[in-house]
Amino acid sequence: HLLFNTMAEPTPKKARAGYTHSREDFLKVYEILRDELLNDECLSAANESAQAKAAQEWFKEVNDYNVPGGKLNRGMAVYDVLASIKGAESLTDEAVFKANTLGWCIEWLQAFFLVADDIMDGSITRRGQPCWYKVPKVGMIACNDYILLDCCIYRVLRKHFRTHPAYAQLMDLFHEVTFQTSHGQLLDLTTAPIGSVDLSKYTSDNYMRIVTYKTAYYSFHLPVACGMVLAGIEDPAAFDLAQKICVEMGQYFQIQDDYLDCYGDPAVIGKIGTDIEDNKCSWLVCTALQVASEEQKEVIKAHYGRKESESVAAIKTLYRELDLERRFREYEAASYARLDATISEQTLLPKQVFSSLLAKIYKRKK
Ligand code: GPP
Ligand code: MG
Ligand code: MG
Ligand code: MG
Repeated sequence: HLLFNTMAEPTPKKARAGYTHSREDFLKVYEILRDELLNDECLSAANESAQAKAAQEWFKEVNDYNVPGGKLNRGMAVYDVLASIKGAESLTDEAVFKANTLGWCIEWLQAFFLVADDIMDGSITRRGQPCWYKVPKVGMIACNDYILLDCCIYRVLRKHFRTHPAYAQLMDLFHEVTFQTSHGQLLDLTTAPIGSVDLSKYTSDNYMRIVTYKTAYYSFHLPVACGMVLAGIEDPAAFDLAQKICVEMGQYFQIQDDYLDCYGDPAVIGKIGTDIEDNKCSWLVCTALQVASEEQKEVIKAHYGRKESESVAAIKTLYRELDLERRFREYEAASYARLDATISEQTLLPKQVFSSLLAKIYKRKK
């Protein structure tokens, strides 16, 4: 990484001998940030009244239930990207903490999206527990809770980055990505209106547009861009390239999500699939339509987007007849090979920025 070593800062104040980036270390940063949030002005009135104290406890539960329980791939990637660019040994404790703080901001964004998405998709479980809105005492209070989760991003950014030269750039990035994702969610929801199956909408162009916006930007482009900003990269060509690779990786990741919705083990993925019932423009139905006979298309027309278990079973039988599992494995191998080649050919960023992300998702089971 010669190119980047020339950008390295003067000798760090505290060298990080043998720091390995563990899930445990990352989770410790969550506790710190969450406790800071709990002591924020409006919540710290808890000492003064029982009502305020109950609100503070609710806020803590919203966070603990929804923020730290996932795979943490997105959040931990910020540090990985920074370390791939600058070299892990060159990073100070403070730089590591800042990377993990931005990582948690991404996990807060994800928590906000998931609480909202589960309401919209009528989902039952998430990360092996009931979706937040399904918890009896919560219900539609979850709508306010996802707004609070979104606010946490900007409270954390404000506390830890207000004087950072990239404060405005980081805020802009989170706002931009939120816009892109909610645009994707709009496409996802309006392409799959409940009760009207319009097979002409399930094209690969429409599909790719949905997944690029609803998943790729926040899941891949955001962590990589955060790591690059912290590494002090300014070259617009490097950001363009990162965006291009991350969008392709994000498309691949959402295709896996669609596959797992039907073929994943709920005990492993922590959620029960609802895509067939929800009429979703999923990779499986789009691929099925590309290879189905007229008769098989009639089965899709009759049974897709219905909640009855016989209809879901009819669609799953059709998927088996069309050998979608094999088609997915072929797609997965081709997509991996293409990404691997793109990553090796580019010269603007260390390969590891992308290859470590790709290694984490290749053939994932959850
Ligand atoms: C994944 O879709 C996309 C999101 C979680 C983004 C939601 C965006 C909002 C603005 C709320 P999905 O429904 O396939 O995810 P899952 O399978 O995890 O429910
Ligand atoms: Mg959804
Ligand atoms: Mg969903
Ligand atoms: Mg899904």
